[in-house]
Amino acid sequence: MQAFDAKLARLIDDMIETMYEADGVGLAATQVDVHLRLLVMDTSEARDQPQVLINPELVAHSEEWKLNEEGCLSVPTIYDQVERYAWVTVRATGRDGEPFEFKAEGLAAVCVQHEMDHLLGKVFVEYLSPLKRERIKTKMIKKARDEQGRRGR
Ligand code: GNR
Ligand code: NI
Repeated sequence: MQAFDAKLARLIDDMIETMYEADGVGLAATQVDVHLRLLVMDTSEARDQPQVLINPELVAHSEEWKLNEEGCLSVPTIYDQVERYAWVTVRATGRDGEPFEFKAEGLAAVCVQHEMDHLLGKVFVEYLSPLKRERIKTKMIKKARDEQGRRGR
C-alpha cells in the first residue's frame, strides 16, 4: 500500500513539473519508470489545473467511441488517430489521499484513457494497424541509430 507521505508528494510534484516542461497534457508514472498506478494531467487552457489520479479505475463509459488525434511523449514525432470512449467516469484517489470521482469528456477523456493505458504498459501505437506499427518501428530504429552515430562522432 502506497503511503501518502512526503516522498509521494515529491514524486507527484516532479511528475507535474516534467509534464509542463514537456508540454504534455498528461504523464503516467510508468513513463518515468516508477511502477505505481499514478498519473497526472492538465487539460486546462491556462495549464494551471493539475490533476492527480492515484489508482484510477474506470467506473463508467459512453457507448459511443470517438476518433482523436493522439501523440505520446514516449513515442516522439508519431501522431495518429485512435478510437476512445467519448466520455468516461473515473474513480481515483487524490494527492490528499481522498477518493474522488470525475467525468471526463473531450481532451480530458482522451488523455485519461491514454494515461490509464500507460499504467497497463500499453502505448497508443498498439491500436494502429500492423503496417503502421512496422513503419513506426523502422523510424524509431533509424532515429536511435542516427542518435548513436552523432554520439560516436
Ligand atoms: O501531451 C500529450 N498529448 C496528447 C494528445 C492527444 C492524446 C493524448 C495525449 S497524452 C500526451 C502526453 C503523454 O504522452 N502522456 O502519456
Ligand atoms: Ni503517452
